[in-house]
Amino acid sequence: MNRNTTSSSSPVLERRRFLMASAGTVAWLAMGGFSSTAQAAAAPHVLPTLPYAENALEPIITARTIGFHYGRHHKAYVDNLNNVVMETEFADLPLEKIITATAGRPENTAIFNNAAQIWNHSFYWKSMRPKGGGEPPAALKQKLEGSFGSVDACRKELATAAVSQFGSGWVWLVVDGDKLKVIKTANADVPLTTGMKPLLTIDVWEHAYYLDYQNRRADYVNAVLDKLINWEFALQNLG
Ligand code: MN3
Repeated sequence: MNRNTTSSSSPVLERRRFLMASAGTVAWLAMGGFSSTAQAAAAPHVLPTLPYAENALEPIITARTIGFHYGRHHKAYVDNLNNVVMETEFADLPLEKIITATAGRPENTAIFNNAAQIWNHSFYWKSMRPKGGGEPPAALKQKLEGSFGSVDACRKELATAAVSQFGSGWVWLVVDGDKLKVIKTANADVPLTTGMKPLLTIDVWEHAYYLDYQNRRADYVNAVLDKLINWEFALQNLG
């Protein structure tokens, strides 16, 4: 498990929370209160709305899994980031800027891990949809065939990468130069820090599937690819 996901209510943290709330209010007032929405992009960061009901992906992913995964894990990354980012040089940056500014900097590991995990999870929820899977839209299909030979070859690469990722991480369909590629990342790592454009992702941390599939990661990944994967979202990202 990510050691940064645990929360605490020590007096120090309580004071930091109070300071954060005060700073947020001052900034909000300075920006004209309700008349401005610019503040929404930076701290305090908020948990994005799930794009469907918690039970919408059943029976592939149960409401129980989504309840923990979205309601506890994803939320914890948001709460943790708000705690660790305030009073740092990254406090007023939007999420993607925080991720690229802290990537590869050991002194900012906690900020990077929590910021990247917020981004990764928001992207993961959109990478699936009820009644997903099946044939990709024609424009994407053509791109997939150009890079992998066939849609099925891409699908197999995604499944193989997901199963072979040792420990926690993510599998991605990305644009790298003029090609589409399948890559995997460990822990919170995200392809946008290395100049690749993510199109889709599958979370292969155990918390994504253990309640429903226990140790059968391959069954989870194959079910997501066949029944939930959101090719339309990948096409939108292809832009
Ligand atoms: Mn996860």
